[in-house]
Amino acid sequence: MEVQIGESKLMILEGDITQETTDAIVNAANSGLKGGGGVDGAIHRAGGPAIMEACRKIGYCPAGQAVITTGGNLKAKYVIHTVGPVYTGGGRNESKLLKSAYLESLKLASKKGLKSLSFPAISTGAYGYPVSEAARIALTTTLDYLKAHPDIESVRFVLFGKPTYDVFAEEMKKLNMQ
Ligand code: AR6
Repeated sequence: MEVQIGESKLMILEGDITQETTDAIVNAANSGLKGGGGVDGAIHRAGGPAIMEACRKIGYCPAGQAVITTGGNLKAKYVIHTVGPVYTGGGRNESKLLKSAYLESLKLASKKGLKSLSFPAISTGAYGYPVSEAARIALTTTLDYLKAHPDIESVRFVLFGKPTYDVFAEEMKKLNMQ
């Protein structure tokens, strides 16, 4: 499913983010940038040791922020590592931090002069964020950013499995984006 926002495109699809050919893919990392399971594990496995080496040099990234490294052996030239919030019921600034994780990743892409970017559904796996609310935040934050920053030509949400895709599609419809 795809929508046009001015000159830019926002797309949701089901797939494996490690196979993306966008300028950068976004990793749902932890604050220590130490690698882990889920999409983080998949990206480090597919991209090889150069990504971990770069992460070690950076050392730390707080929740809601983003850092950038090489893409190693990936087709994408860069990996933007962002850290989403751990969901503990919604009373600990989780929505603000999730929005910030998307926004800081988009800003970093612009700063680097990147034109295309792929996101996973940050925080919705090990970190337990409810998918529908996470999808709404992901889509609205990106939509607003693209309206104001046509330098980014394409943002793809690469969703792992049909259930997550379906929730994003539902939220996209609710936002009248389709
Ligand atoms: N491509 C796209 N999405 C994927 C892939 C893939 N190859 N693999 C998993 N997902 P998670 P989080 C989806 O747990 O909740 C890690 O250990 C997955 O189905 O990867 O932000 C880190 O090191 C889910 O929809 O990230 C952190 O410690 C989404 O990616 C912690 O988990 C996010 O799930 C971060 O937790």
